Amino acid sequence: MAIRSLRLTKSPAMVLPALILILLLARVAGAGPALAPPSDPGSGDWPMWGGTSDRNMVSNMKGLPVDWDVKTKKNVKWVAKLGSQSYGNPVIADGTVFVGTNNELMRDPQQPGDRGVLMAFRESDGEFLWQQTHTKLESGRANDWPFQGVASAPLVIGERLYYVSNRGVVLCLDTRGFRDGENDGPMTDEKLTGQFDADVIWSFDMMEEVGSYPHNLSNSSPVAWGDLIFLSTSNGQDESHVNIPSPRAPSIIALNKDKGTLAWEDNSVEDRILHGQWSTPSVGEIGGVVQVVSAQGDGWVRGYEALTGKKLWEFDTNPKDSVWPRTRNELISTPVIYQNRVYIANGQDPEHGEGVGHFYAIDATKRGDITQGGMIWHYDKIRRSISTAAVADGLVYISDFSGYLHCLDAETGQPYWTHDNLAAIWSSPMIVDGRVYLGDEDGDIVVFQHGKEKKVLAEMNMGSAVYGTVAPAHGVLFTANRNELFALTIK
Ligand SMILES: [Ca+2]
Ligand SMILES: [Ca+2]
Repeated sequence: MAIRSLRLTKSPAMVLPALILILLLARVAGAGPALAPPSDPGSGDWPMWGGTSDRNMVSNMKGLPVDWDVKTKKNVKWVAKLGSQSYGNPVIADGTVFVGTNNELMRDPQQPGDRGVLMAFRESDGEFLWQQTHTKLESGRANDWPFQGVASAPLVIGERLYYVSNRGVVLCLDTRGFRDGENDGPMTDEKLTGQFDADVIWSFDMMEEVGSYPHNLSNSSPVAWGDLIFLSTSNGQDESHVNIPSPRAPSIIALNKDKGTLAWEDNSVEDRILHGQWSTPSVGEIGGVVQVVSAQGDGWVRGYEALTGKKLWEFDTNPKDSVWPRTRNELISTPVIYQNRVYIANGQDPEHGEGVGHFYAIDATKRGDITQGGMIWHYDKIRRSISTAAVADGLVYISDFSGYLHCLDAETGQPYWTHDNLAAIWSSPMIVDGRVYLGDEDGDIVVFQHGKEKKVLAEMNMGSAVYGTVAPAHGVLFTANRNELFALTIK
């Protein structure tokens, strides 16, 4: 592929008011599978990758467009310009749309050259509000591939926004920037403090603080629970694809969301990283325990007690006789938590092309090595995948890099239908308004009817590759292609 591959994922977390949290836990604990899980943000916002911390690509929103036309502007509310490569999924909160891209648009001549950029746009009309830019690491493509920009989808809690820069730095910003007339701290020594600049609250350099050596790019999308946010470090191999420079660095860390201080870390992977670590963690209440679920560089998925980091279980997503890189895969997809289960597909860096894949439903209430005992079902008719699943109404949708969308029975893994998009898929299926939306590398977004029978409702070309996933907020679908951000609504 002409472009470098990395996938972007997403993350969740919200601090829920105590009463809502209690109701939520009561619902999960006491409910049968008939009750919907907390996969909808409930606010009309889309404040993180996946909308909620379980990362299930589902929204309860209604009244969204089934089709549009970016040329005639049918059902197009507004379009905003981005850089030339945009892997960061849009997040919508506090009246603002946030998205990661690169600096090829160069909005500010004082900030020239190749940089990662996080841009903020007004949700109502797409007006550019402010940006934070990051120069590239001097170590170059080993840690920070040229022109790939910010690939993390932010997490917004109140007026605070969290993401990971291309330099492997976790940042906490003020969603209002300097437009609120205040430089919020503890960090107050920003060099650029104009209305188009970002107001930084704190930062945490994962390369300096925990010794991570990101392979090609840092891309984790934060997720939160309580006072903690959770991130993958993207620690990986060096350019030799043999050496692991930081075998003692953690795969996953937890930071205090207000102070940016390290709360816990885990490195179960050690020197067994197959390549990179580009998945992003999820958080949910599973069997009465709030767990962080993390897909890691040795092809295993692990569950941790969120507050303490205590490892609860681990699951190998590769057959024991598989061989890297031919048949053994890494994990780039985000694990989805749904009714005590974890749904996840494995795959490889898109630069490695197509190959065999695996998709699982895992019983995350089990403990220890649950590769055998925790496997509810295994679907092996999928190809390598970097997509994240969507689960609702007894159905699970998952796409693969070979271009197929699979609709399976969520209980048994039996397939109902598949569809060939005829283009590589980096995007993830989104269930919303009785439909499934899915983008592909040819720049098409295909809209399916949500259900056991396959029905294609519409297919629209966006003008260039769609790597991200549609994000619904306040009756609008937000999605990006390589260089533009679209707000789509029924007009
Ligand atoms: Ca401020
Ligand atoms: Ca500040």
